[in-house]
Amino acid sequence: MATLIKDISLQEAIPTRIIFEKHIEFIKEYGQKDNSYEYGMTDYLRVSGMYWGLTALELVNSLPPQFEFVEYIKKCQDPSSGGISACLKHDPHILHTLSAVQILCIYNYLDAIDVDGVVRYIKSLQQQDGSFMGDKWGEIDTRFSFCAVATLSLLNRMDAIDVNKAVDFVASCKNFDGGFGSRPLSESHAGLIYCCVGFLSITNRLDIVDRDTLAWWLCERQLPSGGLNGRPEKLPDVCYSWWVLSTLTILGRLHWIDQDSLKNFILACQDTETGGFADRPGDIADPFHTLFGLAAMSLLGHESIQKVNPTFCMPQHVIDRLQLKPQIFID
Ligand code: GRG
Repeated sequence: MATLIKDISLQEAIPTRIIFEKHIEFIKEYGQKDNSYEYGMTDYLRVSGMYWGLTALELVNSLPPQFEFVEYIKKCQDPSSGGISACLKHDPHILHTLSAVQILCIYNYLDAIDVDGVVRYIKSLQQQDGSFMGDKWGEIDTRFSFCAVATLSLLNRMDAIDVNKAVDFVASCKNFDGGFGSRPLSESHAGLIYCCVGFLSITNRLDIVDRDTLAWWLCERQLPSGGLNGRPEKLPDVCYSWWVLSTLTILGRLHWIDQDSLKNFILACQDTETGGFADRPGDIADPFHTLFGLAAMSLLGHESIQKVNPTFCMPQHVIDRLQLKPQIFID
């Protein structure tokens, strides 16, 4: 039976370089449109959005001063649970708690928040089976397992949770194809594979990974356009350049991918007029895809982008300052 390949065709005029100056302007302006429709409609993403934008800026050596960002994060911490919300007057969530901690680590300003409160919050979300809820409303997902251990590891407080049970839950989400899903028996997906392999790299349990089976499945995400999808029969999206390449880097198998055609696809996702990267060429650019386009280019060795850490998606110099050494496979 023939396999169905969905893909896009790239136009002729692909930029030959990363248009850094446009991307810097794009991200800086994005954060300032606080009375725009777009800004109002993305309240629920605010603190993670700050992490995408600020990390992208730091990777290209253009981090702005910290004051307004740190002040905003302080106000988003809920004094009772200790968790951090996406924006003012929202409920705290583990994803925004991680994003806030990542931003504060970049600025070396963890003192700005109640760190014990954050640790208390993460601990409160762990379930009997080792899994984590995203917030008090109860959704369970391996993304939240990653957020939990990434946050605690950045705070040097892994002792607060039952790590063995957390590992058992993630291991129970491994599939026959070597990939991982959001819960036991859920479909493998490159985004969730990043979360689970990143989780295992932080907890030093990469022994659980079927290294070459998984690396093979990840390489099969590359399409004739050079771009990567997140699972079979889906379109390519520049964000998978991050979720797939970061995992291949942890697996020590980055060289298994066709790097030149992927670089070409990533370059094609830039918006040469507005700046920023879109999911696919010709779509509207946003800070999420801009971070993951730049971070993937860093993994591919672009000399003008700072080195990024494949587990934390943070500048490597920050991970070094915190003296963290997430596990990776070395031949
Ligand atoms: C610190 C970088 C960083 C991340 C924090 C939240 C998180 C941890 C990672 C998210 C990983 C991710 C992208 C998961 C994807 C979840 C999912 C099932 C998406 C499916 O979305 P579709 O169907 O996408 O819109 P496709 O591409 O499959 O069509």
